[in-house]
Amino acid sequence: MAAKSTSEKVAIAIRALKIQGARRIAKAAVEALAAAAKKSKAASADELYSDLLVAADNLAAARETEPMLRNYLDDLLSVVRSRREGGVAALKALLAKKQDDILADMESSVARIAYHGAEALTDGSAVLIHCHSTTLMSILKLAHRRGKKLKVYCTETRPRFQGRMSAEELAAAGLDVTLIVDSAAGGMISARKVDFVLFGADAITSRGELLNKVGTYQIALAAKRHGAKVYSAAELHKYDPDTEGGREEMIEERDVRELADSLPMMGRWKKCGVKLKNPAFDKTPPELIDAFITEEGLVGPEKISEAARGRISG
Ligand code: RUB
Repeated sequence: MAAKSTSEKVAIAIRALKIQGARRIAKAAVEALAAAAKKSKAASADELYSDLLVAADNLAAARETEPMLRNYLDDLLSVVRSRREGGVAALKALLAKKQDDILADMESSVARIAYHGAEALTDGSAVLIHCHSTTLMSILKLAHRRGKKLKVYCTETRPRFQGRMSAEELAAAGLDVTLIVDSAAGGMISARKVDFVLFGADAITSRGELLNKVGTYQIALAAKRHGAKVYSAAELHKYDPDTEGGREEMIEERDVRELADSLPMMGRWKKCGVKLKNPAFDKTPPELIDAFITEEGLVGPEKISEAARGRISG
């Protein structure tokens, strides 16, 4: 059997959830596609383009619910699309340069989001977060470094417990962190123990809806009901231009074994006839979101389409 290419290995790792979170997935995919270009033995620009299209399609299909992945792959491919008459060596150099530009863009976007997010949080406030988002981590760590005293509540985030990772990371950075079970969030918010609810983002639609880790919707509902501010930290590359024609974002269903915890437990559910269902994300409507914290500042859901259109080519 032929050895797997880097892009095939990365696609497999994304599918197997060895690489998680929108930014990490997009970065790994861009690097894999750039590596495919570097290694390509294509004799013409057309051949190079078709090799890269196959690799990009395979990478994008590894997580169909991540527009950031598709948008950045498309940015990289645009270099070849617009210069098909060029020689292969010149195109490879352009692709390598574009990869560097994209990675630098990702870094500077997250730094700007951290700045705007840290500004938005008031000193002495309590913040509840859900799941693990590298973007959120950068906001909270910067706010802390700037001397804002925050009390952070992290949900565990079932079934894969990414919230525990967030709790550990923030505590190691010196923040005041408390871990709660997911279902405690509503009660904490209704008891007015929370001023801000912060989420990451996997996808944003043209209608200003947020697709994020399952559980986001019910936390946002409780926050809106009890007056806590709801923000989602999101690079504008998380916007999905394909939703402009009215298309709905799909919700990824994951392996039900995540829910069953163990093989004996799986057998037990099967035996007693209980079905399992494991949607990994949910959709929060725009009326529950105060703003997206983007690299361009805080943007209301009604303005997100316009803001994103200035940043992505798709
Ligand atoms: C991760 C998740 C994160 C977003 C944003 O889900 O929902 O909130 O991906 O992360 P999963 P980031 O672990 O299932 O991929 O800010 O790092 O892009």
